[in-house]
Amino acid sequence: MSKKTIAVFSLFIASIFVINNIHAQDTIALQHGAHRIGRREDTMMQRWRGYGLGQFIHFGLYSILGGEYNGETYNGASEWIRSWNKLPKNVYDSLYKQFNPTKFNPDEWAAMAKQMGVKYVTITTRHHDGFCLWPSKYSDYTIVKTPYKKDMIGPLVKAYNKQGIDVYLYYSILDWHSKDWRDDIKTEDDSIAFARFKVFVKNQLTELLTDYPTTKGLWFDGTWDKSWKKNGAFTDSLEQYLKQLHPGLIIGSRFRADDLGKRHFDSNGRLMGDYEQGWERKIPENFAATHDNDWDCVMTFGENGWGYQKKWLGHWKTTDELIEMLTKCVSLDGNFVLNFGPKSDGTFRNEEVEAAKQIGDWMKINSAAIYNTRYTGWEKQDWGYSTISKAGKQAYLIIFNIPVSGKIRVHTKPNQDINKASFITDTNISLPIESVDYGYKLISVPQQVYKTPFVIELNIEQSKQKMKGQEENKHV
Ligand code: FHN
Repeated sequence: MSKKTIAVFSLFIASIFVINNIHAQDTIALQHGAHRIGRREDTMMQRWRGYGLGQFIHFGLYSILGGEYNGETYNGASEWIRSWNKLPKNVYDSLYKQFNPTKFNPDEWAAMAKQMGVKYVTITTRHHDGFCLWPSKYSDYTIVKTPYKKDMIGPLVKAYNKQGIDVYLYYSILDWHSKDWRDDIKTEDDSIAFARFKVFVKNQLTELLTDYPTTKGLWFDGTWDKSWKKNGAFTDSLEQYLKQLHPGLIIGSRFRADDLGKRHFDSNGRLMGDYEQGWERKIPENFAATHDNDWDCVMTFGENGWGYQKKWLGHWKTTDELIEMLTKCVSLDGNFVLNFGPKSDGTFRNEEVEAAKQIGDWMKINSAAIYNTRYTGWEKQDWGYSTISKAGKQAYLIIFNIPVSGKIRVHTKPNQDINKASFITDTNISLPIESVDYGYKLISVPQQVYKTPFVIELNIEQSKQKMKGQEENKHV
């Protein structure tokens, strides 16, 4: 073999190696592991990163029961009531005959979300029961079979888009209605049935993206069963197909599995998908826990349960708690997505309407600290959370706990100085800033009772050198 042939051959082998194993130090050779190192940086993903606040909506047949049957309350999540042994399956499976959200008004839903300050919404097109809120031609279990008859997804997409809110479609792979869905593939028959199911899923997803072309992303769920995890190659090819079909499409880490059936992170520990989708009803403790990935946290008002619940079980989060969760997420580079479970008539419960209004009132004043901001990298302090604008010129201190001294302690990065501090509500009045040892700054706020979390805006000066006072003490 000539030297040239050897060189070309080596290059060919190397390129295969790079495509299949994006990282040389990855120890496990994968065909269907992560295909990207680090964050996705295109315009659509940057837009996603800037949302800050999102809305989740769980609406479906389970909304009729509201977590109750025969005068008894189901203790699980209300949208899972079909799996309760006290509820006959045929009762649940006939609910579609009464599904009639006559008061559903997509413009009112979208106006409420807009007022709340939401930048994106994720709506259940199909939850685990398999019932479709759009008139899918691939299913016999859809909205057109109900007394309501009309598509709900199209009008919702239109109404939210009219308000400038991006729409993401939730789709459960797990399907209690389909005869072809399996939780595992153990026999030849399972294999044949699940092969039909995969075609069905691909058809429905194609249909959703074709019928609702402004969709920005798909939010997958119910992908934890062995049947799906044994189909890593298929899930990978389907994701690539969907992204070609719909350029810019965003899909989180819940969708696919790698060659060995690992989800979210492949067998080499690399994130699969455009953002980490494992933060359900929990928030990373610190930035290290995010592994520098994009991520979002989906959160319920109550303890658990996403669909409408007639009785509110457990603790109902207050608006201040929710705002604290929102700011914690944004301060760690994540988005916060709050779930709503409308009643079967298509209206929201009063508590949700009221909370949406209160969050919106807070956002009207303070949203500069939330939208298009990022992790500051500053030392965490007990008073609350900090965010910084993309350009790094404004930083925001979102204060939840005032020290009795009235002094807000801040430690910026060594090359950042604070030129000015003021309440976000009145940037004409400067708050006193005192520089103290080890590079700390103390910002004084009036000692009074603050009734809501508030924001201090800082003007940041960036420099290539360390700012005065940030030097380390070498004499200890
Ligand atoms: O089982 C579902 C649940 O009903 C709900 O839809 C949540 C939302 O993130 N996802 C699943 C549990 O992870």
